[in-house]
Amino acid sequence: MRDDPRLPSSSGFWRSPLRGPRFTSVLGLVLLFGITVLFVTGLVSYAAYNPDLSPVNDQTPEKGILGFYLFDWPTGPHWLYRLNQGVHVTLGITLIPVLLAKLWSVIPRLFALPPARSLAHALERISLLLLVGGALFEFVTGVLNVQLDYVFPGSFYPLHFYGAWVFFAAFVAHVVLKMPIALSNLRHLREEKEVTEEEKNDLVTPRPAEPTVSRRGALWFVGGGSLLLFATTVGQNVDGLRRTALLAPHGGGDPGSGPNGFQINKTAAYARIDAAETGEDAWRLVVTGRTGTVRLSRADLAGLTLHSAALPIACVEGWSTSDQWWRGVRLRDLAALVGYDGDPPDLFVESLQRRGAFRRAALRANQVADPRSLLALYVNGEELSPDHGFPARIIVPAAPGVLNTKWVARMTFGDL
Ligand SMILES: Nc1nc2c(c(=O)[nH]1)N[C@H]1C(S)=C(S)[C@@H](COP(=O)(O)O)O[C@H]1N2
Ligand SMILES: [Mo]
Repeated sequence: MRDDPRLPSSSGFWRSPLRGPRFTSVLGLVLLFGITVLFVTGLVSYAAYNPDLSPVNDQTPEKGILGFYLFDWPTGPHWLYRLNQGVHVTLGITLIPVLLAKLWSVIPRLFALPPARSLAHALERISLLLLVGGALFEFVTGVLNVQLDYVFPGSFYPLHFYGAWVFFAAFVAHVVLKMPIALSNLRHLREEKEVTEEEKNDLVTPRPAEPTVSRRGALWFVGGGSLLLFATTVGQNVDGLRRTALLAPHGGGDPGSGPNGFQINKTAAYARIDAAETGEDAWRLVVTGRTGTVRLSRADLAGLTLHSAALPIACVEGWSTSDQWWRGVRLRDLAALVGYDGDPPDLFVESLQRRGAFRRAALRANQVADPRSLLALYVNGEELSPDHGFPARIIVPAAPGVLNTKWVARMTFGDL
């Protein structure tokens, strides 16, 4: 019964002559390196939110010891988050064909019977469920977040964060178990040796169908798929190539051209920012600190000492701008206005926007202190456009885009 080749539990059911230890091993080693980079850049990206500073930055519940590695996110080099997140998202998308091919190559094992031959075998299969399920979950949630903005119950961040830890634990166990086999398979590949009888494992079909493509051809096909995904994604980080980023839409409006002609995440219309609230008569920035509260009009702000900084916007979704020239008031100068003359404290920023998770952000003291951290009034020599945060927005070096609050209404200095 078990060997009835009409059933997927029979090895005779799976007939592709491509399947075998070498094919699986090549793809496995690519994923070993690629997924390790994804895991590290993912954790680093999480740290960049300064999630332990305030629940406003991250509401992942009970992160507890999983937050063990968090540190004060630095402000330099100023492209740090841009690089990290560009690698995370672009590499993740590029690895999709490799992941799918790897899963395809071992699919007979999913159906193998009996379900468990021993306790050890049972444990191995459970870990494989976590591995495969975790991999699919991480890739699917990541891609959906980049593509669709929102489809999850609750927040994307806790799901992707916990999924990553579960998946990576299974991944490490899998690598430890399979590494010796994978390496020996690859050594033979290099020596162009035939697969010997004893190396044949359950992945090699006993009833091979006519081959339609060589194993090498299949690897080129997978690599070509990856290259295509890479080529249609990477442009989201590069001026002049943005139109090639067919697979990396990032919502928002059409940025148009001119000084404000760079990507927009949420438009002013989307955030329901009413032009009547941002006019010279209506808008006042409310700054609070040790010595009380001051209210500043935009003209008041423009009358303070202004500074410039060339900084990018780099979103968690993987897109980023080149450096833009921002001009505005230093955050630390605003801190000094409300009683912090020496080292400035943390800062809590609130937008005019009334709804939406990104209307508030907390910045750490080191970010406030950096002379390039601004409450920007101008970009590239012109007033901020409504979509880029008029009348004023935060810009901080090396920080994720989400901390660069637009349409700022209130700033509260003090230890968080
Ligand atoms: N008030 C407010 N500020 C915000 C956001 C928002 O939704 N509301 N989005 C943030 C995110 S996620 C990013 S990536 C940047 C994008 O800035 P840009 O639209 O000027 O490119 O703005 C940040 N500031
Ligand atoms: Mo973002």
